[in-house]
Amino acid sequence: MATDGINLSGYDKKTIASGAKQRIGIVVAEWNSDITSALYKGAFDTLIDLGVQPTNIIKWDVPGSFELVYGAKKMQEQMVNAVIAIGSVIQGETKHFDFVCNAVSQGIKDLNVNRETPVIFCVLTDDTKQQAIDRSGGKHGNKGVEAAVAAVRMAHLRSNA
Ligand code: DLZ
Repeated sequence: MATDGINLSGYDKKTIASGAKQRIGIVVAEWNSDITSALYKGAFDTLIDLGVQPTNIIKWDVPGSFELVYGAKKMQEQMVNAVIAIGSVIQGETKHFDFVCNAVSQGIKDLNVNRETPVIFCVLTDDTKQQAIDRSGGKHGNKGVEAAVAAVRMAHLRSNA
């Protein structure tokens, strides 16, 4: 596999503009909460590392990944510079996986197309729990870290473009 043995979550702080003046909203799904809380920690710690003030990080919880779209939409209305949507969908025996993954990815895409505040897609869509563990602080890094870097960069793009 292309990601075998590779940690994808490194970043060069020198190349990223400071988040000191930014306010970032994070919406976290409670399904697979061991995974989503690890993703949240990765995102939170990285935002702090990039200069965002702890009081300028607003966290909301929603029941599952399907609800991330509504949560992110309401978060966009909270005077934030960017929103991070965090979820973990793990393949089961039914087609629920496909419906939830399609709904959340299309819904977040629509929020980005139709509204001003960027929404970062930090939703793991894995076949197995182990794959989710590997990407939420395991051998492939932490997608929450990557989402935080993307949020700070997109907030700057929004302000400067
Ligand atoms: C119902 C459901 C299932 C089966 N699996 C997941 C999952 O792996 N990850 C996740 O975030 N949410 C899951 N959900 C819950 C849905 O996202 C949603 O919360 C419910 O269908 C209620 O709308």
